[in-house]
Order: sequence, then structure tokens, then C-alpha cells
Amino acid sequence: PTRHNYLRPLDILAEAVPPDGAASGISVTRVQGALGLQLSAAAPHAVSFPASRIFVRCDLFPEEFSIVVTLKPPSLPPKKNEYLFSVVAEGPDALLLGLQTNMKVTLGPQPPCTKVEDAHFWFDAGRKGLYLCVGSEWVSVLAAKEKLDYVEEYQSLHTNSETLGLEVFVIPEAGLFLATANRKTTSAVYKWMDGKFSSYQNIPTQQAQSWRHFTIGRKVFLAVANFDPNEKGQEFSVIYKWSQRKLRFTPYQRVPTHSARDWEAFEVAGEHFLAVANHREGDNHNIDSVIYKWNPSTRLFEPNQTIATCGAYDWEFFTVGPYSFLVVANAFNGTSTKVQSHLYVWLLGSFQLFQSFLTFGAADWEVFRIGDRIFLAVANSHSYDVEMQVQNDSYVINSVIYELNVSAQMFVKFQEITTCSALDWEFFSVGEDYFLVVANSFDGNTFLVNSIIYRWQGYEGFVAVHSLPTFGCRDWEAFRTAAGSYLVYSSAKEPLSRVLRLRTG
Ligand SMILES: [Ca+2]
Ligand SMILES: [Ca+2]
Ligand SMILES: [Ca+2]
Repeated sequence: PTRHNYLRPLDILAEAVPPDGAASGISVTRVQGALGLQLSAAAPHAVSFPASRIFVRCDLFPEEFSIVVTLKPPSLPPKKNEYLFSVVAEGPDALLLGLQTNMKVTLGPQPPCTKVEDAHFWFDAGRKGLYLCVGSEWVSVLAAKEKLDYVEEYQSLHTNSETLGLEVFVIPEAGLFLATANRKTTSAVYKWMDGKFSSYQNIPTQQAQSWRHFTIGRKVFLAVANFDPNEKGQEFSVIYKWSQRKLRFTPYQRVPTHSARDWEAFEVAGEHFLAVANHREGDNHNIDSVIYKWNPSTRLFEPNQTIATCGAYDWEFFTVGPYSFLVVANAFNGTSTKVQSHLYVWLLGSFQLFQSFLTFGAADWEVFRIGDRIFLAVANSHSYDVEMQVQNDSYVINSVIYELNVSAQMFVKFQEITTCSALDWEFFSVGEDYFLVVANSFDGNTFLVNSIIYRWQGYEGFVAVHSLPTFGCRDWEAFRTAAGSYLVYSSAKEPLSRVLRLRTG
């Protein structure tokens, strides 16, 4: 059957009610301003009309349609075969579909859906969704479109010290966790319990910059990027493994790094990789960052490829169809923050240069998809050049969103957004809307600057919708629980991270 896009919403009752409604026991009534039809209980009646009257240009009854019914029953006796709406075949008068009046709607948490509940409804008040039990599954039949209304402060998380990176992750059967990369000698893992993050485990780190959670098979790992050497002068970052027995992270592998800023974990052709962003070695920012590959027989990560970087800050991995990409944020070459950040593509067993972007103290790349469009946003933190006089506004600069042009096989500038020493972009969605939040950290005078939430508005691109006062904002993460959607951000300038709740209406 062809699609019948010309079908507009129809007032079925208006079709069905005969002009002399009153004579057939139907009267027009008004309840609280809403016009309705009252069916008299005394005279049983079938109000019907042939479907051909509405489907004038199609021979077949549509496979899918929806009916909106507002029913105000004084009382409904549970009679069998009493329908609010039915579709009857022509000729033999066989019932094709019947919407019964004695619908069972359960409220509260998700009830079981077995044979007993078949054809029952469940209304999830939290998510404003109506579900129908079909077979043994709750099928969504009506879902309210969630819209971001505003954000509200939800939890103040006092941390061991200033927090540079945040990582939110789920461990199956253990729960939702937040790892904080703290400036001083102890970082922490928090567990979401009773709707709050509670202290769960402290982990000694050296000026930790970020955490990266990843899994290999059923093994759960958490890698920390240590910026400083330890008290013995040894410089390394550590991969921790989740112990199913201790229910804690335990050290698994030490990896020599140089002022590590970031770890990225990814899989290419069934093999597991970890890439470290080495920021500098001593005063030298022009060093190698390293991609490690998991060796399934030694069960260790081994160096696989080195990539020359300058003041590397962040790695971001993504795929486009069969292609794997890795992009690095290069922040500083020793004299200038105006450097090329490079995008690499996996070809013949290694990453090869694909495209370069001029960036200014690039601190973060964020890849995201809207429909079938692919975007890459860079957070530019600082415009600085030794040879040029440092300008006052060198922190208030543009960060750039690029979009993949598939036919040109390259990313092209999509939008520039003015940011204040941007350190992170985080993409998230609420209902059918897409958002980007930026970590604005410094405007040249103060760390007290607003971080901004932008909403995707199609042709207009991203438009600022919320301004959130932050202090030395360093990292944003979005996460969801059964109870709702949240954002959490860290501060590099005070030992306080904040969880914000996304209020939807
Ligand atoms: Ca990263
Ligand atoms: Ca990011
Ligand atoms: Ca982030």
C-alpha cells in the first residue's frame, strides 16, 4: 500500500454523528469549555460510518493510525465486547479492531507484563509515557515529548581537591559511578546511591588530569592520566581494573607517560587500543603521544604507534561508516598556541593524517551526530604567541564546530562560537532536542564566568539558551538515571563539583 500523507487529523465523531443527533440519543454538551457529545444510556446505539468516507483515495485500510479519545464516563460496567471504537470488516461484519472501554491502566513503577496483563496499559508518570503490554513487553504507545525547561542545582560535591576531569560510567550489576581526577595526591570514585554521588574509593594519583573508563570483554578498566611524576621522580600513568571480588578498582598496568593529559579507549577491527595525550617532557612540548594495543595473550597494553604532537591535550575517537578516526587537540608548541590539530584515519593497520585544523590552545574535541550529520567541535582555550604582545582578550576567542562534508571527504567550518578559555564541550540530548554545553573557564580577569548551554536549532545552528555561573569550569559530563537527566561539572579552581538536574516539562 502507498503512504497516505494527505491524511489530516479527522474528527471521527463529527463523521459518525448523524445530522439529527438528538433523535438517535446523541446530544451536544459542553464540559469545562470543551465541546463533547453525550451518548444517552437509555438507547443503545452504534454510531458508525463507512471507512471509505475518509479514505477517499485508497483501497486499503491504513496499517498504522492513531486515535485520540477523551472519554468522561460516569461509570462503565465491565461488559465484554463493549467497544469505544471498533473497525468492522465490510460484508461479514467481523470485528477487526476494538478499543475497549474497560481499559486497565496501572500507575507507579513498571508493573510486570505477562499473559495476565496482556492488553493492559501502564502510565509512567515520571516519563509521561503510556505503555501497552503486548506479549511480554511494554510497548510505548504514547510518549510526551520531553523538553528541557531549565537546570537546577542538585548536588554540591566537595572533592579532595580541585578537579580537572570527570568520568561517569556504569558497571553492570555494580551501579553508576563518577571518577574525579583531582589536582592533589588523591583522586576519587563516587557511587550514585539514593539519588546522590557518595564517596566510594580514593585512588592515589599525581596531579591527575582525566580518567577514561573502558571495557575489554567483561573486564572493566579505568585509566588515569597523571601529569606529574611521583615522589620518587618516576613518571607514569596507571590503568586500574575493577575487581569483581573486592568491588574496587585495583592497579593493573603502569604506562610511562609525559605530563599525560588524556586517555582515549577505542576498538578497531575487534582489537582494543588506548591512546595517551603526552603534553610535554620537561619544557619540550613537541613530543610523541602513543597509541597502545591490547595484547590478548599477555593481557597488557603494548605500544603500537607513536604520533608527533605538540602540547597534546585531548584525543577523540569516532567512526564514520567503516572508517575509524582519531583526532588530537594540540595546544602549544613551545612558542605559540596557534598550532595545527590533526585528524587521523585508520588505513592499512595504522593511523594516517587525514585533515589538519588551525586551533588556539585546543583543549578538547567533541564529536557528535545529529540525524545523519557528523560534527566535530574544538574548544579553543587561549590565543598566545611569544613573539606577539599578549592581548587582553586572548582568552575570549572563537571555538569552532566543523561538519563532515561527505562528498568533499573533509570537515568544513559550520559555526564559530565565542568562548572564554573553553576547556570542554559536552554534547547531550533531551527528548528530541540536542544541546552542547561549553566549559568556559577564564575571561582574562576572572575564573567566575558563565558556561553556556546551546540548543541545536537546525538552520540557525547552536543558539545559547542557558547561562550557568561557573568558577574555573574544567569539564562537563551528562548522564541519566531512571529518575532523570543530569549534568555534572568540575572546577579546576576550587574543590567543588556540582551536579545539575535537567528539569523537563
Ligand atoms: Ca578525550
Ligand atoms: Ca568533551
Ligand atoms: Ca567532558
